[in-house]
Amino acid sequence: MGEEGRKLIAGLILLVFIATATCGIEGVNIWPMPKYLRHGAKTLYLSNDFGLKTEGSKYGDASGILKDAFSRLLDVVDAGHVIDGNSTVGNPSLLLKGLNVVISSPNDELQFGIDESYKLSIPSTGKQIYASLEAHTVYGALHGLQTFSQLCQFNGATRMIEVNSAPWNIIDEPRFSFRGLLIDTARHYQPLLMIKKVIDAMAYTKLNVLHWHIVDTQSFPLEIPSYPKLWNGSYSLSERYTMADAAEVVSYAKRRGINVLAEIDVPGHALSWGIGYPSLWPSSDCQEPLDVSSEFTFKVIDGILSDFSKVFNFRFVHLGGDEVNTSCWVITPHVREWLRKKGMNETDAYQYFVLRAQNIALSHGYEIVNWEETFNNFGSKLSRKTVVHNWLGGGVAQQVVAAGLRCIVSNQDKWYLDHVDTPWQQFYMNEPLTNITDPKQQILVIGGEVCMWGEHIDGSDIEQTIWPRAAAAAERMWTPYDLLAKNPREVTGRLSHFRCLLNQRGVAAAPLAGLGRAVPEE
Ligand code: CP6
Repeated sequence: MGEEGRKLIAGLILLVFIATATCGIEGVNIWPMPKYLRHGAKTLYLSNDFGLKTEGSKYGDASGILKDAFSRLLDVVDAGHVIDGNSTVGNPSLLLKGLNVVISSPNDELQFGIDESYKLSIPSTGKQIYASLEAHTVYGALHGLQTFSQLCQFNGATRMIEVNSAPWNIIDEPRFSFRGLLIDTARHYQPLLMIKKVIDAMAYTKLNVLHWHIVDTQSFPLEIPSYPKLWNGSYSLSERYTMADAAEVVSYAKRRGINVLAEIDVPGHALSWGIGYPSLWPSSDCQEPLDVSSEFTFKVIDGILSDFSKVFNFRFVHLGGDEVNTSCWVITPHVREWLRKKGMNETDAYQYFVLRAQNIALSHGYEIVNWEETFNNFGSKLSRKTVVHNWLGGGVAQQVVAAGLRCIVSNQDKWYLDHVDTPWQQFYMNEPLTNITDPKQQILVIGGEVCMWGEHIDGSDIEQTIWPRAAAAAERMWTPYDLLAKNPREVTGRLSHFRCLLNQRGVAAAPLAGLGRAVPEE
């Protein structure tokens, strides 16, 4: 190769580097990557009256979900710029006049396993160019709007929003039905406005389950009308969620295609329950786990789940069940006596508690998620309606699906956001189907979840601790396996662009290299 050739290659490498280091517009910059896409090389401009049409749609949008989502789309593609009509684009054949959204299902029920697919096409010729978005459900259409928004970019030369690389043809659907993010409002209270910001960004990355770890040992911020002293365990009177607040979170999430998975983590992570009702504690010296020997304990769980069922209408409720230290039961005389009478040892009592809580949840119409220790200790006894939630290393998923139960993967070595030194590459590479090859078992892995445990974060740093790493995992859960990068280096530029987009949209996503810490890229 001659000198010229070498210079050319060096120049090309530099160009690629620049493109990945800025919010540049080169290449396909959609995150998460769709299942199928083709595109061309023309640039279109959103016309000033770019609007929503629904010709041929069977969905009436009485609740305004689509209309509101379209108006948010315009807000994010404007990115705060004023499109002032001083456009330098004179050629009307380059203007995109609007988006026609055709939805075949009339109802807007949001439930686990609904059809989230969509087809988006943006032609580049014609007198009046309209993009077209087809979906079975309004929630598939919302994903299509998110993808569309990522094709739009403000151009300061033309003063217009442009769509590059048209025409576009995209066919897309998720790989997994359950794509979760856990937030923990017990260790640090999170303001409702922050919860909403997290939900907004989840929608940008096509995550669809907000796992709300509401209460734990440290605090009980949620109102429970059946047992109104429970939220005496809140940190303060202002660090509380009313039931109306919870309903607002559920509704806000639903309007963005996101279900809320509410959790009570029993019996191990529930000390705060006893602030208002001390008889839930085995004794005042030994306050955790909840008193297994007391009927009142199960009455309270029944009251909570009854109140939950009026607000949290997701198919699943999370009943925790992790990290149960049963020594408190054994050293407390009245509980020890109860165990003796029942002929139970500690593990029997743990099983008795979890199964009884499961039955209460079932009686309120829920299916159940439990942390993996329940499976590890007495998996064959669990309700068949249990989804086992992995969190320890290990890879319990393989055993769970072999036993015919469903599984959610969260592997603490790869998908725990509170582990601030876990780089995004680990989040990207964590494969939920590791060592699971039988298709009948594969479908039992319903998805995965990244976890933002709250001991060490508050409103000042929760966003940059979640993003962009949760987005790396979101692509793993959305994009077909064969399209996922085998080496995360292949997606650095695209993820970097996406995190830039998050910043533009007001989300404090951290740099890819980490939270200002000296984490090496690879
Ligand atoms: N809280 C609850 C936690 C954790 C779990 N449950 C946890 C344990 C270990 C790590 C991170 C989080 N903080 N209720 C385990 C599911 Cl490393």
